Amino acid sequence: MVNQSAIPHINQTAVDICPVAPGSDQSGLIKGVTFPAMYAMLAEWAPPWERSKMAAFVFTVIFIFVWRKGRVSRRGICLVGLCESGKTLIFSQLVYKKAVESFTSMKENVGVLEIANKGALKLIDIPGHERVRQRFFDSYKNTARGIVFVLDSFSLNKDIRDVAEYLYTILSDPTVSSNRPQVLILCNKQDHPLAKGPQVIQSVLEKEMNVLRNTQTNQLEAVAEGGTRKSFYLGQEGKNFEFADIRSLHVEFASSSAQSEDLENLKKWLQLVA
Ligand SMILES: Nc1nc2c(ncn2[C@@H]2O[C@H](COP(=O)(O)OP(=O)(O)O)[C@@H](O)[C@H]2O)c(=O)[nH]1
Ligand SMILES: [Mg+2]
Repeated sequence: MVNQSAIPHINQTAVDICPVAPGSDQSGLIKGVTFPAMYAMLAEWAPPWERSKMAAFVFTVIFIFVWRKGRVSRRGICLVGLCESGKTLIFSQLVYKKAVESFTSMKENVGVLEIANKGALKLIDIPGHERVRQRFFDSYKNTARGIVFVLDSFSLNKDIRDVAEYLYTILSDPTVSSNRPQVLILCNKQDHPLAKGPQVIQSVLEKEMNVLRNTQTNQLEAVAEGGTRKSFYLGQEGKNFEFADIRSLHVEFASSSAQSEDLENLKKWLQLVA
């Protein structure tokens, strides 16, 4: 017989580390056998010095199980970007297969996208207005399987600082870097004769993000002298900023024209991400 009171710490910690959602079935790895029961069974034959290794193993299995479950259950795709970049037109083309004029841009639009053989994704059009966008992004970022950052490929020169700042804020968000959603930078309005292509946009953005990163790092270092904050460094230290150097995220670029109903690259990306 196993004395359950000899292992209260294990049971307690398992519950503390891995809160189980109501109604979910995470208490048993194998049907009908709970983790504490499994541990008790194993502990019966394992010598005492092996038990801590066993506990570490069991916790690792639980952690991976819960982490994978969290990833699989994230089905949100957040459409973000400055106002007027084309998010709402993209949203209505994808969800309603047509342009819908009656949307407000001070509230999010939420719709369902059925992806062939992959199930449903939840598409969220986050308003781009500076005053509200962070609040809306905060309430959806934890469900994001993917983030589509939409930009206007024609007006980018004029808006480059704002675009880079918003993108920097999103890519350096702690929830984003820990959940690791796929990121697509969608260069919209390609139908405009003076629109820049995705490659040019990538290099323009990398230069601006580099400037921004230096400024932000200096600011954070200035704060850190008082011993209060640690800096978060986006990309690789000691070289110019490149999207490929963000270790926690896979960032891709693609072109689109919502006006001409050319969203093929976005649809392909969604098919892969779903
Ligand atoms: N030329 C062109 N105009 C676009 C395109 N996508 C959106 N627009 C226009 O840009 C304006 C802003 O679009 P909207 O979807 O409301 O942008 P949002 O503020 O990001 O939601 C509208 O007048 C759209 O018709 C595009 O691909 N090409
Ligand atoms: Mg809008």
